[in-house]
Amino acid sequence: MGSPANRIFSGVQPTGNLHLGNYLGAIRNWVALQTSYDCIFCIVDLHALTQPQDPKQLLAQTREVTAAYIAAGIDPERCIIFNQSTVPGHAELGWLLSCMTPLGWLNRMTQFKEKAGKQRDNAGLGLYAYPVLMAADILLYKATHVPVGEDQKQHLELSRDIAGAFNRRYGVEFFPLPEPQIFGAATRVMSLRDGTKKMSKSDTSDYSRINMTDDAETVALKIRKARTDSEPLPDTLEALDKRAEAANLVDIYAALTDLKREEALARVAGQNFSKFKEDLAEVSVAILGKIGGEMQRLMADPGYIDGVLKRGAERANAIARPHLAEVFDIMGLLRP
Ligand code: AQP
Repeated sequence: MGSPANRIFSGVQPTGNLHLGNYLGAIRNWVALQTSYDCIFCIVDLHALTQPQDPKQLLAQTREVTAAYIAAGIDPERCIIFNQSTVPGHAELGWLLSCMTPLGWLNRMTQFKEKAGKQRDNAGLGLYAYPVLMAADILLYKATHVPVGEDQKQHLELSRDIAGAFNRRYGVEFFPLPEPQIFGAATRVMSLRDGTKKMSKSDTSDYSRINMTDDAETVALKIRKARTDSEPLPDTLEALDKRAEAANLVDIYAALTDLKREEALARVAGQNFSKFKEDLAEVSVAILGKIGGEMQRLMADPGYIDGVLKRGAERANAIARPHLAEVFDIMGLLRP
């Protein structure tokens, strides 16, 4: 395989608690894109190591994310599904690109600031360099498009800057500048406990998120307990946007029912939360219940999952190796 005009690369970290944000912001969009693009979907286990991981859990979670991809509808025959650490080119290109990434660019990354918090001096070098490895993930395959949630936009812009820096330094048109694809009504799903914080795998409260493996009862309970205010739902987007928690639930509803925000709001305007939450729970369970059940079935057969990943690694390496060899040549690295 060469480098077609339309190649997608994207991934999810196997850090546990795969949630509705990962599904609506990323995985669901990939399913729709797989028929029109050459797709590579990765389980980014090297990125997961930027925070401490229990080795046994990391293995299990890598299989769980693979199961989620397939259960959500990604076809492992059509698309390449693999885990990052099986393609050494990611780490190799990551180093090469880090040598042309100014610290000033990395210092602007808000995700590092959020994750490192006040413990900045104790944060690992890997967490700081994460966006460079992400650039390598994408550029290794000369991917042209990267479907992600809104939170990854800044990292994507950095990937474009790094690709441009490489091309300029060596006077080549080697790396395409990858385009972010951020779409759907729920590009940034927020925590169910706090409408100003994004729904996240690492939130200590399980009630802050809907996990892809939650059963129907748990999904309904979490939605019922989701923080809201006491007013009925408004009838204009302007009024909705002033109420973070209400806006989040309406956006989730819109995404799950494939409606535009304004269409979803028109359907639910004037309702009180007890009725709206019931409806939201029903659509959530209808979609996630099916996927969660299929994930459980797939995870009961680790041999099948490992087979998908092994074949995916072979196909990914077959694209990555010649690209990396060209990068070595361009940079003057002798391979006697
Ligand atoms: N809340 C979200 N809304 C919409 N999209 C989201 N994504 C993550 N959270 C939301 C998208 O899911 C893809 C995979 O994300 P990731 O697992 O690689 O990393 P992350 O963004 O760091 O995910 P979390 O859940 O927030 O993990 P922790 O808590 O470990 O930091 C990406 O496309 C992302 O945009």
